[in-house]
Amino acid sequence: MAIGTTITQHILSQQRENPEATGAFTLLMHELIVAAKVISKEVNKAGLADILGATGETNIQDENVQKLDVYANRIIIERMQHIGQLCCMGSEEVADLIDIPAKFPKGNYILLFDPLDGSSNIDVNISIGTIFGIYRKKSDETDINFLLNEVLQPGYEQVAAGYFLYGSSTMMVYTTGKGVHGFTLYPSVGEFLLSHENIRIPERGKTYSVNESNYQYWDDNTKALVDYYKTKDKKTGRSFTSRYVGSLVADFHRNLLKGGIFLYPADNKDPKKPTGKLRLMVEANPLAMVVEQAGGYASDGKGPILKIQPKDLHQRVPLFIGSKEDVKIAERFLRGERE
Ligand code: AHM
Ligand code: MG
Repeated sequence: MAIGTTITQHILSQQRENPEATGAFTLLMHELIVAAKVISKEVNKAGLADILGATGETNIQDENVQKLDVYANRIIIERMQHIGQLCCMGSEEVADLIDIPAKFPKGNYILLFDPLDGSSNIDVNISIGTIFGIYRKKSDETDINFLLNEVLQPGYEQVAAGYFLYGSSTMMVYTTGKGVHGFTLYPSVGEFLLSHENIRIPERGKTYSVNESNYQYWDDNTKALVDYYKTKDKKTGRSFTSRYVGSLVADFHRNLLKGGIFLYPADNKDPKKPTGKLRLMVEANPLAMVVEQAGGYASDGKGPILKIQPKDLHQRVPLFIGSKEDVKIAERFLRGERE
């Protein structure tokens, strides 16, 4: 595809490859992209609210002073609920499944999302993002009280997944199972244009990304793995560098383009979260689909993230994700083997 291809053209071209497509998915994606553009605009002016409010230059509505992650959550729900393609949604910010109000038609798709990942970085001008995964409902059920079983599908059932990254520029990276494609928002035009066609993650990288302050809470195998990254080895040429900003979506994106591994292992810091911090359904699964489509791999330390049968919408998992060889090495360490 030519550089300059808009995201809409790209989605439509993928739709045309599938003779059974009805256009419902294209419509869904279109609306999600509009929501992301609105969030991107709001993220760009984070920090200005106080300044403008103080000078009275603008009439700050209640929504402008809302916490940005709450705002992003609301924008996505409000924009997506009326399009007629979704049967329900699940958000990191909302405990239960989100129903579609009775006044709107329902469809067969399920949207799961983390509205603003990297919440600790919102106020400090470091990249944050929106992560999404889309599934298709398999039964005729429409009652929200019975839809959880439809939602709790393993990640390999996702029909699409991706993220919006609000960084030095705003990007959208997505897959529908036909490779991974990246688009950059051209603010003056207001369109996402194809900038990274068919992204492939290097088989091995030189970067590891982890919150090492948790070292004392890890088991011996995890400690040995991170020690391995930190030990240079002339004979094998092993020489890792560390990069961690604390926004999964940003750390993941860097490693997707340059190679490397992001890990958030299980730890014993909080007995309520023995399996680590990150959420299977709204964080791990979407990024796992992206990384596998780019030739990489995502594991919970034992096996593929995408094969985990979820039990709970907000279930947490250990996450090892990135270059395939690096994640395989991590699995070996976690089994007690050493390089
Ligand atoms: P969030 O969804 O509330 O932002 O939490 C998830 C974030 C990830 O983006 C990031 O990788 C991780 O939490 C950072 O956690 P920590 O501060 O423990 O390193
Ligand atoms: Mg998150």
